[in-house]
Amino acid sequence: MRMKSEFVFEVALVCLTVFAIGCSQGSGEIRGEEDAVLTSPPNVPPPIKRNYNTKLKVHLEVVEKTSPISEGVDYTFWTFGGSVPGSFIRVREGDLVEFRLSNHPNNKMPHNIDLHAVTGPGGGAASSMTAPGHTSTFSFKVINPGLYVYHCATAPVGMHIANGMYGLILVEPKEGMPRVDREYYVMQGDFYTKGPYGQRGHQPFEMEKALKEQPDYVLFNGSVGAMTGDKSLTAKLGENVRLYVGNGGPNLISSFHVIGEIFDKVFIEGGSSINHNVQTTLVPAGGSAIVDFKVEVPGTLVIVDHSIFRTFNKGSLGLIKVEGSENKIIYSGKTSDSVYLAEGGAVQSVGEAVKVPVAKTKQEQMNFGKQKYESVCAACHQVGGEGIPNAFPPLAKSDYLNADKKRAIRTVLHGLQGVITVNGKQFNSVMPKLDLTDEEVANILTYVYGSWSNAGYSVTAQEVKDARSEKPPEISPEH
Ligand code: HEC
Ligand SMILES: [Cu+2]
Repeated sequence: MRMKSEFVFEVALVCLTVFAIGCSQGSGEIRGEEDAVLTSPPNVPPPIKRNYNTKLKVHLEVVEKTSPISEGVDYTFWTFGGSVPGSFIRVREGDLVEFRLSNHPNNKMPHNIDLHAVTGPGGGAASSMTAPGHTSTFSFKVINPGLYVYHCATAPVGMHIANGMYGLILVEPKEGMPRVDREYYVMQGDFYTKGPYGQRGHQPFEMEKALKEQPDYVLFNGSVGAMTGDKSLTAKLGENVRLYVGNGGPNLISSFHVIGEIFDKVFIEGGSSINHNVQTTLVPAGGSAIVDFKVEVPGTLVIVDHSIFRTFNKGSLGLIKVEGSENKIIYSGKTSDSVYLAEGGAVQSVGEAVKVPVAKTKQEQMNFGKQKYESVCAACHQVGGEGIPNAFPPLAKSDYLNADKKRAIRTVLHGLQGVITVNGKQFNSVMPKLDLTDEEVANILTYVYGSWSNAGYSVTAQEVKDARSEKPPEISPEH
């Protein structure tokens, strides 16, 4: 039944598309004018209700700004509209777009824009080179429906893109996009910083790593945690969800996947042909895809690049909380319970690199530990330590954790695999070995023990050092 109606729909789409191209290239009449609604990620402007073409005015401002790329790590982004990715633009096939690009007077660099939805030299780049404190205006007619990337194309192009200068423009076909209950904007990008993933402080762009295509960060929507914790996407049981997915690159191809879902439909590469029942779809650098799925069970879906080290070690992870009447997972149960923080648990630095600040009090250990926890552990165990049922065990009120401090230190040092029971639930999975210093392990565990009504133990770098010099525990070979 469903197959049949979809088939009819597709035939209709093809006919309409052919018809639309036929007429829009001719004397497509333009009626009136309006300002385009622009949104920052993960939001998408509302569907277009017009059944005629108009002159659509888009005003986009380039802003160079410093903001967190991860907890405790700053990066100087170059943005279209103040966000990474840039503002989402939604137009109707056949519209005449009047585009104004302003370069904020405080910016240091010239910028321009190449929209893949434009038929014309450089996708508009040639007409839009704009110095700081200037505005360029140009117009184009959108002839082809689809989901298109736009990006800066000012030399060095790779650097402008690597700093976050990309976004999406959706050209709705004349008959509109098929309606769904929720639409979101998700765009991947790879980032190259002087210090490695998670190193605190301001991190400048590193050209060397960009040339070698070895990013420190692979991110959805411009920062680690842009779509986790309080910022997770949401949906209600039974809804149809659509993700407008883009990949700004500059280098990597995304193997886009949502753990716990199957895409009912994929508009392949953001174009007009629709594939069904897809697990993972490729999104090329400078390309897109539109994925639709119905959420049928409550719980948490995990948006990933299935080149999976990028997800668990470089940040490409987002969450969709599906709320249903039962089995509801609550993420807002944040940190800082009534934890008693005793003064004076000074931790000595043990042959540590000079740059890394050493925690001198338990409060500092807690603060550093929180930052590190959120950039390293929260991807799996969640910001509030609640874990994810059947996948990642909880650390909040975990009997396994609280029963044995030494075992917890060994777990973080060496990773863990095989069957374990946490609060009466079995887990049989793999926690990877993580590359952390003694300091970091001590701070993280002090933070974990000091949060969420856990046992409150302090862990010192010396204890971690001692555990490290012991023989690693036997690892169960079975899966
Ligand atoms: C890639 C996902 C992942 C990351 C990152 C991760 N863990 Fe785990 N962790 C797991 C899994 C999976 C298990 C259960 C392993 C098993 O089934 O044997 C686990 C088990 C544990 C346990 C024992 C079980 C419990 O709930 O008490 C502790 C303690 C723990 N992790 C702490 C941490 C800390 C601290 C960090 C950050 C330094 C961390 N983990 C990072 C996946 C992860
Ligand atoms: Cu630029």
